[in-house]
Amino acid sequence: MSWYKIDSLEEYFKAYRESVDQPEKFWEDIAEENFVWRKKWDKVLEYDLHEAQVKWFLNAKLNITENCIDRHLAERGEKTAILWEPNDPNEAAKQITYKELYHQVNRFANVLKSKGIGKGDRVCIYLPMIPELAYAVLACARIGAIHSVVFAGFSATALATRINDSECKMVITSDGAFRGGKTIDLKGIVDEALEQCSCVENVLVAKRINSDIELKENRDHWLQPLLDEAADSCEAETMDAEDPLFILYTSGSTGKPKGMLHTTAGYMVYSSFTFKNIFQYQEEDIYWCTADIGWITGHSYIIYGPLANGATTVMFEGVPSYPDFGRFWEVVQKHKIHQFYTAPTAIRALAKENLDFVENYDLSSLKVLGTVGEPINEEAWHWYNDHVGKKKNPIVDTWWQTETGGIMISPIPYVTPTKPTYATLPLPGIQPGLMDETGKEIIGNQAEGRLCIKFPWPSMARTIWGDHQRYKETYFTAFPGNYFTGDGALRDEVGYYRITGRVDDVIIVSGHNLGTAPIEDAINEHPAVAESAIVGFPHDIKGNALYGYVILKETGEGRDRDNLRKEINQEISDKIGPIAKLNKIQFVPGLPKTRSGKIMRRILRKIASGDTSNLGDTSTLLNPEVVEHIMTHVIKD
Ligand code: 6R9
Repeated sequence: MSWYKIDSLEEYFKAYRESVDQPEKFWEDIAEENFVWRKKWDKVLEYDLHEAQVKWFLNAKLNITENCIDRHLAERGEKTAILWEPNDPNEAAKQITYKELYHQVNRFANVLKSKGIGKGDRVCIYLPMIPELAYAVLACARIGAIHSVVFAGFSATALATRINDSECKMVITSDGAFRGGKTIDLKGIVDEALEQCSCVENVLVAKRINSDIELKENRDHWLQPLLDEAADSCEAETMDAEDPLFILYTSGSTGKPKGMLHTTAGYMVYSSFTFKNIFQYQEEDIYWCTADIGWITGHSYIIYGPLANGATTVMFEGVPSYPDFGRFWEVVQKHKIHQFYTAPTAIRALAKENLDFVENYDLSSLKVLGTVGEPINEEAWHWYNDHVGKKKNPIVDTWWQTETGGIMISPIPYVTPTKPTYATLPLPGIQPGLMDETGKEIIGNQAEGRLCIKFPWPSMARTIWGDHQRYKETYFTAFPGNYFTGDGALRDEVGYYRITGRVDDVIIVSGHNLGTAPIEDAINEHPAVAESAIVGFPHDIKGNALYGYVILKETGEGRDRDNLRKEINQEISDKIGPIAKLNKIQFVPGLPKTRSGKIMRRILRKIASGDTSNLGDTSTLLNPEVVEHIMTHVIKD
């Protein structure tokens, strides 16, 4: 038996035990057996969680693209590495073999070099789900540049903030994007963003929609002619195990987004190990994760994890509803997908539609179904199990975060018995703990508390770009010596975990993490707004939707309320992106505040959810009368 793949529950428990008793040996064996190294490590692990310091595989040398591409060429050169499915089903899918991927990535790497990009430079990638996105990511990794992929649904302001925060020297984008029946002017958004960014020297533009765009002289370049000229081999840079691989921004509960920094070796080992086990990937399988590469799920489980395993990974440009709600299932049938990994919000949206959309297709190739991004509710779990999995495919409910780099708590399919809404058991090497409000660990089963991880794992983020203090304060001070996830969880009588949701000010809407503070900042920029507070409330499809409480300035009082609502949402759309728009906006005379001036979101959340039977302790409120007013004017459906 190789440690790499766990085939039975006994093996799982054995592996788990060993990973806790001898974590260094456990990961060392996996690293040793399954990857190519230019030089092995001197030491497996060095850490101090009190200081938020972690290093894995110290002084090892490698290049992740050699593990994801080069080493497969001999045996899998003609195997499809990336199977690209376009937005429009009438456009042909593309099969990109490992050999072709090798040449594309090498050419791209040479282009980056020719534009002055080298090891350690930051490159912002703002692209739709087209093959160039995968090439760009891997080309950066090939030469040791740090990629920062920004989801192509973010606004110009959000993009500019991210470019400036990590001082990217280059932006890679396209003339536009197809998204369902719409096109999006990505280049226009980049141009607007770059008015605020002086660090960017060059912009590479892939052609996708053939729109008429302007290229700024000496800054913007069409990508294809440069690729055509470039040599198709490029020596991979030697990287230290702890050299940065990428930055990926995630929302914080306060202020600006956090640029989570992941490093090379630990991330590679853990994303590959988890991919292999959680999807039980076999050589001939076709694996599809529907996420966007702009999120961590796409980084770890479309690109790095699958490619390191020599898998065929599907990259889908479109949306589940275009041209109709059968699209996912049409693609599953067409490409005979074996593993399918999606988000609860997509499942809920599809479950609302006519069953014919799923029943019209042959889904018999499926072996494993996965979900990620937010807690999956019981109804959605059963719909997925009954209608997609036909009650024969295990569902892996995978809990993890941008910060954790890879899946942390999840069933192993055909090994761990599943239970609806439960992410079940920690993977080997992951030591979760539930903490009570006083910071003490709750021992024993049938417990509920704040979810922490008590011991380092290889793919944990190493810092927040440019702000280690914030990293330490956000994740390592609430429960000293532990990594705090920001999630609440319960542990049932057999030790299975169920994630109950965020306990901080992050709201997950359709699987997107949104911090309350940046949205409130955007609302408050509207000239008629004095102050605002937003909370989440349950929504059938999105999981949560946003409810805004807005106090107007005197100048705004006379204005038409519906127009104001539109303008406020426009403000949010411009500053953050359409995903952060509010479903409901209530204009209020005041916000319930504690004597220390903190908004009591707990009360606002209850009112927005229509659950006002027990508002809890309101004795510390400075202005209890305002609660009464808000309750009587609450916006129902
Ligand atoms: C991978 C990803 C992280 C937050 C996380 C939690 C929620 C993710 C979940 C889940 C319940 C699951 N979350 N998977 N909650 N069950 N299976 O989503 O990363 O975008 O950083 O979000 O998402 O609240 O803390 P990210």
